[in-house]
Amino acid sequence: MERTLIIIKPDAVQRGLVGDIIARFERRGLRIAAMKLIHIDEELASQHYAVHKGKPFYAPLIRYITSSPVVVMVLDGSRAIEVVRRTMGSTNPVEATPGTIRADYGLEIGRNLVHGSDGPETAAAEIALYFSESEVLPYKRAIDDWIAE
Ligand code: IDP
Ligand code: MG
Repeated sequence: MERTLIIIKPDAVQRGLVGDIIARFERRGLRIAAMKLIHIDEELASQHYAVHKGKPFYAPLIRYITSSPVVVMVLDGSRAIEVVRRTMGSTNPVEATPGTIRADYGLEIGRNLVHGSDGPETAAAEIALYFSESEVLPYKRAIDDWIAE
């Protein structure tokens, strides 16, 4: 069982795509362990995207992610990190496989709708950035045995 952090970015919230994006993760069988609507400030954005500091797209990226509220969620399930990344599609929507979120709704890399953690260490660090331990809820669903062996 893996956990991952998802951000439904400002463009997706403004375009009314929150429900559709959550539905795509839900119907794969991933479990929602935590979720909230927040407005990311500069401080939090710089922590989240620290790895990209100094790159040419850093300033516009910080402006983008702080421009309007986002939905942050923790999803879990078997191989959740890779499942989420593949459901989102490639970073650049132009290169994303049709059927993925970024391909179905996006045109440009700077408006690519969703974030998903890229590995177990980043997932743990990103979850801790947005949620306290008590906000990540360990409940069982009646359908769990029909989703995972
Ligand atoms: P990821 O979101 O698929 O993990 P990263 O390379 O970690 O992609 O980049 C983080 C975010 O920064 C991207 O999702 C995108 O919003 C933005 N970004 C990355 N590369 C570019 C670029 O070349 N131009 C504009 N924005 C970019
Ligand atoms: Mg990344």
